[in-house]
Amino acid sequence: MSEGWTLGTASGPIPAQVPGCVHVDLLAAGLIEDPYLDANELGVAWVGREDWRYTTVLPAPPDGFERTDLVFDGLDTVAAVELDGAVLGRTRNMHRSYRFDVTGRAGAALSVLFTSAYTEAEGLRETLGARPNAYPEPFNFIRKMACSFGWDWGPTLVTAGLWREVRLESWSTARLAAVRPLVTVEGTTGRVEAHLDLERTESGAGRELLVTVEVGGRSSTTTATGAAAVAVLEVPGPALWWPRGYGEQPLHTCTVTLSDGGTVLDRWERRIGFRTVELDQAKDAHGTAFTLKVNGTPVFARGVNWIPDDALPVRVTPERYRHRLTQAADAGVDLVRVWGGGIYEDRAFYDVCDELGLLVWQDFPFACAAYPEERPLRGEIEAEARENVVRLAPHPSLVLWNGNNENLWGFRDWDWEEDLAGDSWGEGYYLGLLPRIVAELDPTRPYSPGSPWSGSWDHHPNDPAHGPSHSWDVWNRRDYDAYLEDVPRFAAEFGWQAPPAFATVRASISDEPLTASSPGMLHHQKAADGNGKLDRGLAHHFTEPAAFDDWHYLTQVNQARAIATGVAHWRSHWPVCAGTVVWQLNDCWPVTSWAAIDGNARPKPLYFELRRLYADRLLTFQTRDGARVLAVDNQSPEPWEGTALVRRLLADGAEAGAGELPFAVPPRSVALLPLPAGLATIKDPVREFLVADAEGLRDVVLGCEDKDFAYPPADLAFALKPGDGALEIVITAGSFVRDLLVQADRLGERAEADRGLATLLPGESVTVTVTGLGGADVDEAAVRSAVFSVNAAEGASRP
Ligand code: BMA
Repeated sequence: MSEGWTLGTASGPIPAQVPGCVHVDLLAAGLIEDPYLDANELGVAWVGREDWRYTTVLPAPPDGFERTDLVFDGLDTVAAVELDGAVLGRTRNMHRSYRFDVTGRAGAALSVLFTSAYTEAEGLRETLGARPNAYPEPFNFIRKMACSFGWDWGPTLVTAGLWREVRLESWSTARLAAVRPLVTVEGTTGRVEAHLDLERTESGAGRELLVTVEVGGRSSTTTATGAAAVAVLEVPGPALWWPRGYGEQPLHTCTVTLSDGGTVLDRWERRIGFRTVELDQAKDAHGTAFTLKVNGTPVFARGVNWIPDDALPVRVTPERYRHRLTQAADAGVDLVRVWGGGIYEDRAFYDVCDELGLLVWQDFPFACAAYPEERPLRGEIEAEARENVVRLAPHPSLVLWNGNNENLWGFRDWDWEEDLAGDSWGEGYYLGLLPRIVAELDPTRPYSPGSPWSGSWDHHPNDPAHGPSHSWDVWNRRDYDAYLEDVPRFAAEFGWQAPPAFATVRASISDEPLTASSPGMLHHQKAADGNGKLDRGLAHHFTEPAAFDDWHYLTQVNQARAIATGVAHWRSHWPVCAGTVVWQLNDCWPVTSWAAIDGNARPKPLYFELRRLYADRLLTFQTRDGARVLAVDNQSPEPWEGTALVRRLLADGAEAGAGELPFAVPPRSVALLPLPAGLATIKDPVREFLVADAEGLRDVVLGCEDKDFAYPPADLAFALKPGDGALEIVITAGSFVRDLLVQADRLGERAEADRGLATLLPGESVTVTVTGLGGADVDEAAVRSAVFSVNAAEGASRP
């Protein structure tokens, strides 16, 4: 039922997109400005405060059925569903679906009246009493995507609408109201235990029906006379589903059929995968582990945090999910955490994760606030959790349910304990209701109460030695060198901001002149003192940039360096540290944020840096017991044997020392190689640097901060090779050049480079292939103006 809807507005009815939301209809009708441009967000704030009415006429169902239901897969959020003016039902939860019996009502006037989410949330806050919240908006009083009300990377766009599919379903006798396949592997046998809820019409009551479950040509049948049934099927020797990098992702179609004699009444079909998952939370000499094991194999999770990919989530199509998740997979990511300030994502999201072998850690949608446990919220939360645990059960990619984002931490550390004065705040959900629901409905998956969480109140919830922790002192208060002080058991959040790609900035901000603190740039920076933190972070390492372009480039470099510092250090401590989940993969609009991929889908240098950091093999300098070592990190299933070349070089390229370090690293392990005397210490910090190379991998450390280093001017020669829809740019360095970057988006709006930062020694070349130029004639001068390096930025900034 996507056709024929209208939305009432002050200037009359306008066509409504279904699924959709009020904002997309108002935009299409030209009634609001694009909230992603400049400060237009402020001008559309009124939309979220209004009530909205959608109307259509109930279509005629096909003939010959006893029952017709009107099904809403999602209503955002507080709605009265009316048929010919009489209320069919009321809703107050975006995360649930709704079904109404409309048998015999074809042709009736159907309308859905949405009350402003503010009215509901502020009203409940008034009734139940305010609770602590990291943000001023009342999202903890309504079951709606929290970041709809704004976040430290997101605009405040409080949506309303029919945000998921609407349809009529006609049926007779009985239907499959819910199918919950619990898929396990015992020894070499796969087992599907399909738990079914049946809804019956009056004529179907008590009737003996057949339920058949089928996977790969095998089937088993059982009878059902009541409202529930369990059909079990064993599949001998199924090929196992693995996370990417560990094996294949075989998916099997699982079909459940409900029939009455020879008549098929209902049919359910989804893909499943055979795998086991455990969460190892053993206490050990280092604290409390937090290691995912898939098919018995412990995994170092190379993760990213996922936020809703659009502040208007209805705009995220299956193609867009596929694109974004493929970008993640191409960067070497094998785990995506769906963060609790967002939503239970669309099925298309989990389908792609199943196919790509991306492990999914799913937060229940609670974030950064105290959530009341009183009615009506409690009942809504129970219903929503039950529905979504069942809905997502078929997906082999889903490996962890997590209770909330930062609420257990907030209770302990953000003064909630005092402010609450005995009020409920959500603990009963995270430590009671939600684990009970997961244990009851899906015992095949682990549940963890929160991120961060240390396993019990005996330890600080964010103690890095116990369970998942979030590292936010770095960025908020400290430089990224501080990452080196801890070895978290699982780094579930850590991040550093940078502005989006230049073309994204220019497409969304029309400031003239454009500066780091011009009005549009500040509007598209939502973090508390975000630019101050960017600048202080920069000042530790670089000279204050003189121009916007250098500021933009250096803040992006600094973001990549920050994440590299954390990931490389923590990876080198595997298996004590069992995962790094970068905050954050994506953005929901064009904004300066922690994202690796900006709001217009363009990768920042961090994205390409993740490719290096999350590759199976990683070579980095690390420190152990005060001494520099070379960490040879092999997360591949094969042993890695080779020789690393470590050199002490001078800025002009002269060699001050060199040594070869042979290594043999078993699969999925790390070797730490001591450096020979003469290489371990940099003698002339301002001019010298260390470089390690092995099989195309490289790490570089300077003896001092970049701002103090005697960088030679970047001496670059270019050779351009156009061809086949792509431009190959071969850049040869005549000097030591640090963090060379081609900003392809400066060459063409759709242009993309195939690599990010590159550090070259004198005489070395790098080839950057740029696609998406659409036949534009790009000459050397244009390329030069799109090329950046630390040498040039530092040179330009010095007197
Ligand atoms: C954590 C996250 C988000 C936030 C991020 C950056 O608190 O869970 O809430 O966007 O830090 O501040």
